[in-house]
Amino acid sequence: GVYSFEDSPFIMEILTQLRDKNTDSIEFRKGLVKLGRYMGYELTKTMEVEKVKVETPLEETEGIIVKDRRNVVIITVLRAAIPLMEGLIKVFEHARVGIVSAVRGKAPEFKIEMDYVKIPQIKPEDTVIVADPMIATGSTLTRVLGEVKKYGEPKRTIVLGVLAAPEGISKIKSEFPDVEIFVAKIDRELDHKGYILPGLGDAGDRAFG
Ligand code: HSX
Repeated sequence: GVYSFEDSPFIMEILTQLRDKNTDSIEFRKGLVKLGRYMGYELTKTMEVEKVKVETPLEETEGIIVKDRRNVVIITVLRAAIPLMEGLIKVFEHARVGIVSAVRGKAPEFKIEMDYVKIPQIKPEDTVIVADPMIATGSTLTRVLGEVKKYGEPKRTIVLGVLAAPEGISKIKSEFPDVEIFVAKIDRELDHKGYILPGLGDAGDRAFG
């Protein structure tokens, strides 16, 4: 499935700040960290929980643990996903982390160069979260998802982005039908250079200069 967080006013407010061209790189990075944290929190609502007993200082009662929260692998697509990962780790503090570099070439091929790949072993109980703020043509993520598959078969594979274009969503869905896509918002379209409109510009440049 494809899910957006458009009905979450707080996530939409952070997105609005990220879109604003007057937001500087300090605030932009902070915004991405916040989105990682709050979208990660939203993701826990889709995770399996387990009932546990807990003893308060006064008596025993029932509680829960979010079982899947303990078995998360975050795949960080350089560069723009670094602050997003920082936020995600506040929710998934046990996460193992894979790092992948992917540089998209020019239109119309949008060829992907992937020079650095370091991904931990993926186990059957894992939830893999592939984080990249921007899903434009989907070329980067389909390439990364193909690579991630080599490291094991997880329980779930989730793509977590901030903005997606309809074209990128369709490409991922057609090549990886089992992958779940969570984004803050699905934007209108791609321009001829492969930029998302209205978008927020180049997330890597805005965060890191
Ligand atoms: C930007 O372009 C993003 O952070 C992604 O890594 C990439 C998305 O473009 P696309 O491959 O979906 O077209 O640097």
